[in-house]
Order: sequence, then C-alpha cells, then structure tokens
Amino acid sequence: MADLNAISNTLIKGDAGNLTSQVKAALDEGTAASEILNKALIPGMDVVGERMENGDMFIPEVLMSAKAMSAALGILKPLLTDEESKSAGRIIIGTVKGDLHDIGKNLVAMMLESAGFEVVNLGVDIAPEAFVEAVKEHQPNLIGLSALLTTTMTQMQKTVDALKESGLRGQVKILVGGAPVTEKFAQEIGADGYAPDAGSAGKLARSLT
Ligand code: B1M
Repeated sequence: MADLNAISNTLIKGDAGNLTSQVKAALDEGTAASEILNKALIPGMDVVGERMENGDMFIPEVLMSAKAMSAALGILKPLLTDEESKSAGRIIIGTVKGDLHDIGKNLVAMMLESAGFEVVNLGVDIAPEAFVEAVKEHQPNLIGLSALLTTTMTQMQKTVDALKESGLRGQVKILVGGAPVTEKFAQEIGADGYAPDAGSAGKLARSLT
C-alpha cells in the first residue's frame, strides 16, 4: 500500500523529483489518482500554507512545493479525466488581477475538462478587461474566476461589473472560487455560482449550463 504520508512530506519538502517518483510508484501499486490528490497532495499543500502563515516556511520554499505539486498534478491529470461526459460547453477560467496563485485554478480547470468542458485557461493576474476581451473572442458559456488573496477578491466584483458594462453579462454564467471566497460573497457580487473545491466546480458548472 502506498505511503500517502510520505508523499505529503516530499511535497512539503518541495522535492519535485522524488515526488513524481513516489506518485508514479503509488499509481503502479494501484492507488487511485483521486486518493493521491485528496489524501496526500492537497493535505500537503495545507501544511505548506500553515507553515507559511506561521513564518516557518518562506516564499522560495513555498514555490518549490508549488512546483512539485504542479509536476505531480501533470502525472495525475490524464487519470482524473472522466471519459463519460463530452462537450458540456466552453468555459474561460483565470486567476484575477493581482493574484499569482494558480495551482487550485489549474486543478479546477482539470476537473472542468473531465466534466466535459472545453476549457480556455487564461492564466494568472487577469484584469477585468482581459476577461471581457476573452469572452468576445471565445464566446464561452461560463467564466470561472479564482482568487486566493483577500486583497484580490475585489477584482471578482470588478470583473462582474466590467462584463455588465460591456453588455456581455447576460451571455455568460459566472462561477467563482478560491480559499477566501464564500457563497455569501459570490451572491453579493452577483456571480451565478460558488464552488468550494475543484470537484464541486465541475458539478456546479454542468448544472449552470
Ligand atoms: Co500564497 N498565500 N502568497 N503563494 N499561498 C496563500 C493563499 C495564504 C493563505 C498563505 C497563508 O498566509 N496562510 C496567503 C493569503 C492570505 C489571505 O489573503 N487571506 C498567501 C499570501 C499572503 C501570499 C503572498 C502575499 C505572500 C507574500 O508575498 N508575502 C504572495 C502573493 C502573490 C500574489 O498572488 N500576488 C503569495 C505567493 C505565493 C507563491 C507564489 C509563493 C505560491 C503560489 C504558487 C502558484 O500558485 N503557482 C503560494 C502558495 C503556494 C500558497 C499556499 C501555500 C497554497 C495555495 C495552493 O496552491 N493550495 C496558500 C495557503 C493555502 O491555501 N493553504 C497561500 C492548494 C490548492 C489545491 O488549493 O488554491 O485553495 P486552492 O484551490 C482550491 C479551492 O480554493 C478551490 O478549488 C481548489 C481545489 O480544490 N478553488 C476554486 C480555487 N479556485 C477556484 C475557482 C473556482 C472554484 C473553486 O471556480 C472558478
């Protein structure tokens, strides 16, 4: 049986090389990709967050863990895909202006793909006007906004407002998420839905289209 604690610890150390080997070994032993994600990698990133908050880990170390996490997600991505659902619609997703966190957003993008959506991933630090331009260009059914900082949550409101001002708000449903975001906040800014995690984002997106 795979040692999920060891995988968490390797992620916390930011050792991408060993982490990818351990993840591959766990898969070879028959551990489900979702189990590795939910029981080793996400709890590992939570520890990184706690240590960052307490001043026990600094940005360069956190970045190493983040890079290791991305490498592990690259291995798991094809395995988390659910082939049953196809062409649920098109969704544009991005992390809002001023915010560089992309691990959770990329995980949500993966889950949306696996829920059958065509995903246009704009990346990080996306200004409201850039979301508006992307809606004009890609004509999506949905937009997904991610924010990890309390200071950047306000950009979600600005993005909703920019879509209203451009006359495009009626064409797209807006889904928001990220650690500081809540259902109440989503309602306050006039979004159509809030998902607390990547798994529920896929389900919610399907229910909105
Ligand atoms: Co940042 N950071 N960070 N950081 N960082 C947090 C978010 C923080 C909580 C850490 C802490 O202090 N405990 C704190 C925010 C405090 C606050 O505002 N409340 C913080 C801070 C302060 C900062 C800086 C300001 C630090 C500094 O420079 N002094 C700085 C800001 C940079 C910027 O963005 N402008 C900063 C920088 C960084 C790094 C660059 C070093 C790195 C990011 C690397 C990267 O993403 N490529 C980093 C990291 C890694 C973190 C923590 C440790 C981990 C985030 C993560 O990837 N989690 C984080 C602490 C924490 O969250 N525990 C922290 C794993 C990921 C799977 O979860 O992103 O929550 P999460 O995504 C979840 C859900 O939120 C949800 O689904 C995902 C999967 O289930 N979700 C959505 C996310 N988006 C969604 C969208 C949806 C639906 C659901 O619909 C569209």
